[in-house]
Order: sequence, then C-alpha cells, then structure tokens
Amino acid sequence: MQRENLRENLLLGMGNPLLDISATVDKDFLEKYNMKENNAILADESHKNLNSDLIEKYKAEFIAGGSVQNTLRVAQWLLQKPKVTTFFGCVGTDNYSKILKDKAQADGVNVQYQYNDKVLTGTCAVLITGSNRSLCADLAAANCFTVDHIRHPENRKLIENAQYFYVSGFFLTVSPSSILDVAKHALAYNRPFIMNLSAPFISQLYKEPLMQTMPYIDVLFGNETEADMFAKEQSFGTKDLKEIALKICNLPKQNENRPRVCVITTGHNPVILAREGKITEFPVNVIPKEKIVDTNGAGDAFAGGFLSQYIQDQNLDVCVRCGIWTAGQIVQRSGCTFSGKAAFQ
Ligand code: 26A
Repeated sequence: MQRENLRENLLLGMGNPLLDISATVDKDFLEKYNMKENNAILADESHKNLNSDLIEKYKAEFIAGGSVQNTLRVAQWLLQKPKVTTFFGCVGTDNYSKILKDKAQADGVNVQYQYNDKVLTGTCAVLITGSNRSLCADLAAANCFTVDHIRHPENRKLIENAQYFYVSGFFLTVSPSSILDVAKHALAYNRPFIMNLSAPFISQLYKEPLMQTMPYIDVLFGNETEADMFAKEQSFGTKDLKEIALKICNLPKQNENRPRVCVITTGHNPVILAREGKITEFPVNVIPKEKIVDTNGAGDAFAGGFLSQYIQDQNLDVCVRCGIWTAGQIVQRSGCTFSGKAAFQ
C-alpha cells in the first residue's frame, strides 16, 4: 500500500448516523412489518413498535451503523492512520449518540456531529433472515441535519481542506441543499465527488434531488437492485447492468475533465466497473454460505475498501479489488464490524 500521500482529513463524508438494532428473525416477522428481504426503507407509523419488538422478542444487538459512517470506519480500518476521514451527520444528545461517537472515534474517524437536543438519535432496525438483511431506518435526529452545519467556520475549514467527498443517496432524504453545496465546492476545486445510490426507493421517490446532484457525481456506487430501479425510473429501456452502468457514465456531467465512473456490485457475482465507454468485470471471491453471518454493511464495506485505495491515488482495478476483499470480510461478522489488522494486499 502507498502511505506517503495519506494525511488527516483527506476524505469528508456526510450521512445519517444511526444505531443499528439487529436480530435474526423469521419471515413472518418481516411480513408483519411489510418488509422485504434485502431492501432498505424509511420507517413510518406502521413501524412504531418494530424496535421494541426486536429488542423484547429477538434479543436484538446494538451495533454502530449508518451507511456513510460505516464506510468511513471501514476505510479507517484499512488506512491504519487516524482521522484521514471526517464525518458530518446529526444526532441527539442521548446515550445512543455517545455509543455511536465512541465507536466511530475508536475506529479512527474524525466525528463532527451536529447535535439536536430535542430529537433522539436515529436507529435502524436490521432484520436478518438467512444471509439476507432488511433495513428500516427511523432517522429521528439524523433528519434534522441542516446546511448551517457545513456553513459553520470550523466545518467549512474541514470542507476546504478535504480532497475527496462521499455522500450516500440516503442523505438525499435529509439535506439535498447540503449535498449540492459540497458537490459544487468539489467541482470548483476539481476534487472528486462520490455518491452511492443506497436503496431502490432513492431513485424512485427522491429522483428530483438525485438528478440535480448527478451532474456533479464523479464516482457512483450501486448494487443490482438499485441500478435496476434507477434504469427503470430514467426509462433507460434496458435491464442489462453493463448497459445501465455505461448509460449512467454518459448522463450529463459538469466536470468534463473527469469522466464519470460507475461501479455496480451484484452480490457474489462479478463487480461491474464502467468508465469511458468501457466495462471491466471483477470476479468475487465467493465466501462459503456457512461462513456468512449477515450481509448487513456489505455495500458500505465495499465502498470503504474502494475509497481507502481511491484516496491514495491507486488505479481503479486496485480500488475495486479492495472493495471486494473488504465486503468479504464484513459479511463474515455481525453488522458492519471488523477486528484486528486489515490484511488487504
Ligand atoms: C435514509 N435511510 C433509509 C438510511 C439507512 C441507512 N443509513 C442511512 N440512511 N437505512 C439503512 N442504513 C444503514 O445502512 C447500513 C447497512 O448498509 C444502516 O444503519 C446499516 O448500518
């Protein structure tokens, strides 16, 4: 690994800090809450008893979560140098936010939360069935993030000092104006702006802010169901993931000097990388079923592995290979967790 070009605050991420409440459940339980395997949704009135049900009936575990925060924690694990990444997101002043902050800081992330003393820290119900996971986020305080946070002089300095920016599609549900602010800053300084499609419902229900942001996106991650929904909503007229990836690269772009890269993961099938009209496929080292604990955080870990190399100027093949290796590690543990020293070569 190259280390010389690593410094503090190289990568700045924004997202929803959430504490995951995770348990293995049966399929009836999923149905009770109208949830589908391998989906991610926002909680509504019908989910108000979901967390307590998980805690009381299924001995749920509490694990640090939130998609972008997971990605940054994982990147820190690979980088082995504290505070290369900085995280912005909004939490409450309760015990859950203390747990989240302690975990992220222990993993090396420079955590700069916005605090809201009226709303509780967000949670995410994680329902594991076999090797699948279904997520239901109750954003609570995470939804209270405001653009004031990124305008605060101390945080502005961090933005100006960062070289790479990463935001989840999930964050489009919270503060599209903060996303656009950061994206425009990245463009003005010719710095990479990286996003994730995050979940099918983002392309469907948050199409307008997503497409407003698209011209600024230099690197876009997604999985097969997210890419499929995006293509459908954009009337691409194809279900072929390679064609979809190429079409995403060709959507209008502000910074024409930096061709858009689109990376689509497809579970244990090869990862698709599209750039400059070209597709490369990367086989996945398939983890045997008996070794898989849960796939919660696999996509976040892929992004974390990829970014840990991307911010060291490694070529895209190395970035994708590291993403694959990292996701393979995280699926062998509960939630987006890891231990020991990362051994990616
Ligand atoms: C807005 N939504 C739905 C969300 C999320 C989310 N993170 C941010 N916003 N829904 C689920 N997650 C997180 O995704 C991780 C797994 O990829 C969960 O907290 C979980 O840790």
